Amino acid sequence: MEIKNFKEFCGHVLPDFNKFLDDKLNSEIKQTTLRDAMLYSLDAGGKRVRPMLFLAVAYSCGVKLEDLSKYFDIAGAIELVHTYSLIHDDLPEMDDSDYRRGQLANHKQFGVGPAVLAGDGLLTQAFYWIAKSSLSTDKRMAAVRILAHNAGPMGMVAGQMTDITMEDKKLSETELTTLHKEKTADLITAAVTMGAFCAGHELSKNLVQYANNIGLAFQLKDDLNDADDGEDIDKNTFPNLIGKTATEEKLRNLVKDALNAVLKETEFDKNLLVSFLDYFKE
Ligand code: GRG
Repeated sequence: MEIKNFKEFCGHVLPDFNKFLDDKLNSEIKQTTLRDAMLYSLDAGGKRVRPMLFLAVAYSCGVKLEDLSKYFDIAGAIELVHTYSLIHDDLPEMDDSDYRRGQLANHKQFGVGPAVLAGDGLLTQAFYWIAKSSLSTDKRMAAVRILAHNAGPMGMVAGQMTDITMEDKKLSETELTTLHKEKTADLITAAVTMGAFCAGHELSKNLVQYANNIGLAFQLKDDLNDADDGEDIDKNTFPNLIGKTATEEKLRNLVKDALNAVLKETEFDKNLLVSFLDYFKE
């Protein structure tokens, strides 16, 4: 079967992947409140962009469609880390949001203590899944290293710390770019680079550049959507700092740079990664 674009790829892989996530957590977590709280956020209709990117990169690097399920543990680990970050981000002492993924935020549904623990559970389980995956030791070690590097205190957690401690300070464009890179782009970059490593592909400069650009583009798109919804004008975002039109142009440039970077790739099929960029035009 030939997959033509990223959307078609997701349509093909997502149902099995979603079932995998559910079945695995349901069978592994015995503490019922913890399991309910973890599954509540995991099953709340997230787009699964990061795990699908991971799998799309692995597929583009030559992993056959029928073998992709061997990569589900690692893809799942990425989604567990992302979901934990959203649960903790919504907490009253962080972004203080009452809703997430179209439903009450985890702490609004279960209370702050259980929400902290649901996040802790998802984060820890992610590394258990990678360790138990059937991929080779080298690939599992690379997955642990990249995920911990990009999602932990050298990446996403650092970005979140800057975000919550600099709330009252107006950040410069450079400071804001660093914050977005760490808080949002690093996990997306991790998904792309882990996909290449796990498929046994040498990591290329072009792929990293592609990943960094789409990671930042992802944040700008989210901020532009929030600006349209009338979000807080004092927040450190590009639309607040440089205006909506300049942010839209910045977004277009990031997508163009991502496209140019991936088109330079000679080692693998670029179709899916090029078509992923349509996400930013929707
Ligand atoms: C708590 C350590 C820690 C980190 C939190 C991810 C994050 C860091 C904060 C979220 C802030 C935010 C809304 C950033 C914009 C980009 C983003 C991550 C959007 C949410 O991701 P989607 O659109 O969400 O992939 P779904 O629900 O589809 O998975």
